[in-house]
Amino acid sequence: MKLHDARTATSLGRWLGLAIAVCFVTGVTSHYLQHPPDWLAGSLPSRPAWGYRLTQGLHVASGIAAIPLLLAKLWAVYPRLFVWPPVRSAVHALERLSIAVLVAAAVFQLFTGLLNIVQWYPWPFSFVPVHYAVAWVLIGALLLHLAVKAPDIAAHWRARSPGTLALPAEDAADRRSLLLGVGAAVAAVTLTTVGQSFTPLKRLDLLAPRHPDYGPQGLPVNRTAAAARVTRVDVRSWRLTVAGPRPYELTLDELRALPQHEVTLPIACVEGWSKSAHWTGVRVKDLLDLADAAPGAGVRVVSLERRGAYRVMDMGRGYAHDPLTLLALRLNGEVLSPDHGFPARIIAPNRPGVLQTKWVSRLEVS
Ligand SMILES: Nc1nc2c(c(=O)[nH]1)N[C@H]1C(S)=C(S)[C@@H](COP(=O)(O)O)O[C@H]1N2
Ligand SMILES: [Mo]
Repeated sequence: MKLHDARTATSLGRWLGLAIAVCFVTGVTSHYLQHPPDWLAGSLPSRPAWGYRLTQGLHVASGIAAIPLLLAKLWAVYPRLFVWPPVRSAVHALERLSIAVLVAAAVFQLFTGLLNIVQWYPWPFSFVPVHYAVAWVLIGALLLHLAVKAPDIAAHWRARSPGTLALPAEDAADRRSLLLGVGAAVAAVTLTTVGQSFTPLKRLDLLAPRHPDYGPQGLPVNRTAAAARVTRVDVRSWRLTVAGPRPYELTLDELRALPQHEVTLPIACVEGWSKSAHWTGVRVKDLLDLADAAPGAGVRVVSLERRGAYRVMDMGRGYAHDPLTLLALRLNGEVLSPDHGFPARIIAPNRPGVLQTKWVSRLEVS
């Protein structure tokens, strides 16, 4: 039973547990920022501006790091999955059932998460609600597992705990090699992907689906204008419509004549890539003021895009009144390219990329 022992399982398990804990907390954070319940929508924090970039970068990085850790952990414990007799008592049966749920949920989360970052959806359910629900199943099964195994974990947390059965001494060197190998695998998958959001390491970003530099105007694009079926926007007929207590319309030239502000904010995609950029445009707050919106008002943003999950976006008061939140007209010193949302797009601090609506045509005070 070389290395299929509790000491190896504990050594690997604590790193896997840490990765899953980070992944869970950042995942729940992302969920509430993207789909806040009504009571929360108005009070979500728009600062720190880089908050979502950090949490979602960590979410995807910890999920990727968990893959080699989970494989190694399953290898370390697999003989125990085939013990005979399979069930010794009611308690034993329950424990085995919880392990089955734990393994299934962990494999499911890492697999669906990985396919989501390459935007491949070969399953018949929608990713977000299912990935979110199974996260709770996974964390519940993990807490139960930690409780059941608490005595084993305590006994094997250190290499030589007093009062525990001595494990074969000759295994120690092999265990060290195994852990080094797993550590190298985690480092390799992390270093070759984390540059998609941690841009100082972007030159090592060989395996992530996106590279932060590849795209028009130095910024990646998830959904192009062609994919969204936004054809060349006829600027002469385009108007920004603002619905509110005092509704109005603006042409692109009129928008350009309003006070322009420049902000530096990242696009942080839920799929894990992110990149900071310079944006110039009109403050959403100023546009709401022109419509006589109440100070506590939020705004609904509607895109020119006809179909698509991100055509309509709701923005709570905290974001709508933040001086950094713009209806942007320019990106990195140039007029927005069609793929980045020409003629106008939203950019707001501490928000998931999916809510940075492109090709905006309408604002509704809410
Ligand atoms: N109207 C509309 N806006 C959208 C999207 C979309 O599909 N439709 N995609 C969003 C997503 S998922 C991201 S990550 C950002 C990316 O912005 P960029 O393409 O300018 O980098 O745009 C967002 N804005
Ligand atoms: Mo995105």
